[in-house]
Amino acid sequence: MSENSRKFNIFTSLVIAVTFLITVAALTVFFITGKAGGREKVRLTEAERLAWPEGKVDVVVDTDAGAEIDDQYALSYLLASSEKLDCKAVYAAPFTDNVTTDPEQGMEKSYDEINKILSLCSRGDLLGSVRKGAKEYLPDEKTPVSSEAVSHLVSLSEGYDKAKPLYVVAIGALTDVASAILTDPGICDRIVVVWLGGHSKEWENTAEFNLRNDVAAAKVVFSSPVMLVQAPCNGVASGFYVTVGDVKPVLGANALCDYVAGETITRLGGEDSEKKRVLWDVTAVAWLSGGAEYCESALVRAPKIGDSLTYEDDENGKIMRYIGAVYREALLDDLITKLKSYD
Ligand SMILES: [Ca+2]
Repeated sequence: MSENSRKFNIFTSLVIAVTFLITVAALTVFFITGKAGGREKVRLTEAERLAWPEGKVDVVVDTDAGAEIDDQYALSYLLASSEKLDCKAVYAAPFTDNVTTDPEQGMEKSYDEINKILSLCSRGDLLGSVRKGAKEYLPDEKTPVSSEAVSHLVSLSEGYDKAKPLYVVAIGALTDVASAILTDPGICDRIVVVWLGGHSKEWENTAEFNLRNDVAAAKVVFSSPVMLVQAPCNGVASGFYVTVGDVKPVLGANALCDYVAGETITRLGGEDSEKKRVLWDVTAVAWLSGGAEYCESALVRAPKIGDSLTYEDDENGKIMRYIGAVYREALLDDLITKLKSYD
């Protein structure tokens, strides 16, 4: 072998060895960054992340159950939809209304009412998962309000990701959800928020109860990257109402039915009333439990929420899902069937 050919062979061997080492290093980097903590990173589009989920999903509920009677229907309906929804925790949301002027008092009322509904639904197993939410509303759009609910949500969400998110059904003011986002912005990759609140795009304003109670929180949620499904109130959820004739037949079916139907009839003004009462919050649960079976929805660009409580077009807004219609008869039929299914 000539000296030149020996040098050539050494050079070739070196090139092969270096190439091999670079390839091994590149593959190592790929697997380390591609599989964070053993979980593969999945690149999903917003449309995929906002699609109605196939199969059973994990869910938490943030509810101002002390304010109205619709939260009680929504929570018990969600718990009875166990073929689709696995409830992991229930959070008490703050509210203020014409008889409750302090958000902490509202949150405490919600806490008591949640425990009452869980007992009526024979879900003692969930009593330990109930957490108190915020005692005050967001002071501004940058400062979270800490609470047991927020800590629990942030911690629980760590077991989820974009491909398998935790669904957060929020049926009150968005204080707790916004606080979780401000506490840990990374949560936006781990949860999907389904919120009953605001009014429809066609309505003259969006000065709705849940939004109005914490405007800063709603602004945080709409402007953050968190995936959002909105069930608007006036113009959409308002179509999901009940009459005495709808709820009276469930009286006697079980203790839960006696409570919610009895309260509804009282609030309607008695058995002879011909009024309608809207069960707003049920519509948010309906999208998650049945998707297109109960709701018509579309992907839209999220608007900004203006200081005058109107939607403002935002060409840079994220993509969100907007529920534009609710199929009352199909949803009412499923709701009544499930309420009666309790022992
Ligand atoms: Ca509510």
